[in-house]
Amino acid sequence: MPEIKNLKKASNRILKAIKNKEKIIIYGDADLDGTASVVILKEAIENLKGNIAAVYFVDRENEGYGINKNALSFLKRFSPAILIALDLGITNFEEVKIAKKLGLETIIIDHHQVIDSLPEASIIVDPKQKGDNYPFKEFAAAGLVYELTKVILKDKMSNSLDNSFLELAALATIADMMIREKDNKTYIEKGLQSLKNTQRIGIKVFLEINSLKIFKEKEKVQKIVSALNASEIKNHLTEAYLLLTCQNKRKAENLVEKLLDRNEARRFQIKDIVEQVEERILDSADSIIFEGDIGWSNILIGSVASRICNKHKKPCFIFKKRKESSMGAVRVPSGMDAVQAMKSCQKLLMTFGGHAPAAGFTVKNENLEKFKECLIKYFKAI
Ligand SMILES: [Mn+2]
Repeated sequence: MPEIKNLKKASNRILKAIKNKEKIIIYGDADLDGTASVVILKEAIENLKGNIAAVYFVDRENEGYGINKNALSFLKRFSPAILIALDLGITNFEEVKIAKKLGLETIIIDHHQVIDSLPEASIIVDPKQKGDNYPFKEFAAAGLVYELTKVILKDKMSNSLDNSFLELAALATIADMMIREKDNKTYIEKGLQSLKNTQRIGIKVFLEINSLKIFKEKEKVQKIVSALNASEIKNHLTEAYLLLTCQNKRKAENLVEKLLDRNEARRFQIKDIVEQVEERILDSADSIIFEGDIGWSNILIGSVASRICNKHKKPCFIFKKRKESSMGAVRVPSGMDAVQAMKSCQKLLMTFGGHAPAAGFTVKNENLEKFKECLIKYFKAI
């Protein structure tokens, strides 16, 4: 069977860095897939006594998606270092160049769609890149990172380590709603089986907490996934990361309660925004839904777009308006491709990327109307 392209190369580079005590920065997306990816890689590198200089998650609310200038200006203090970007990076052309100039050698492990060319990273693992002959393409990032750690650790991957990584890969694959076939199916089956006897304190606390006791196994997992998927960031770390790496039961319990409470509150906030959008589109005959507001939170617009797209069966672009630019989440009905749609309007956008059914963008406010028209044109033509 052909291998995932560059997996071995990435593993060799990381092993060399570990051996030479090079500084390693692990940089991830803030959702559960990104967080699980970071935890898996961090624990694998620690197992080999590598030098992890920093763990950094993107603050979606304040920094946007992907590798960004604000993060780089913080991380340059660790230069020279290797920056391993997880669950993001594949469309960060300019930022990877800047990282290089700052002395940060970038390795990208991503599963998002490749747009035309690749960033100038030293190594890129993304099953969607040209020349990747591994037959399965639909990994979550955490699935890819799990495969990477198998190559890195080889016979040092103990059974218990393997199981604990599989648990995280399973949760991440569910969180990112990746198709449950082939490798993903294996992760989910093995991971959820292992989860029942998990050694990870944070997950153990989650499984045992009173307020979730009434739920059946499957619903419980879904609750855990959705609570971990929308955690907030403090000091560049997600709460999900703090929980998944927590060694203290009492602390873990506090975190879990906080996450569950917030998740509950969010459900109402999401419902509220959905209602606002629906009110606005009441008399609209547009073929797409394209709505934004200063008051809507970046963290919620993805869920809002999902819900509206499911219900109205139209391509849905929901954005948070900021002073000069807006940041949006996109969901499209099955069979359509959000990334291709935005690619056809590329000139109007600052950034964009993601998967066919779910993607994101940033756009200057002065281009919002043109962007909408361009999208309508695109969807009319397909
Ligand atoms: Mn992901």
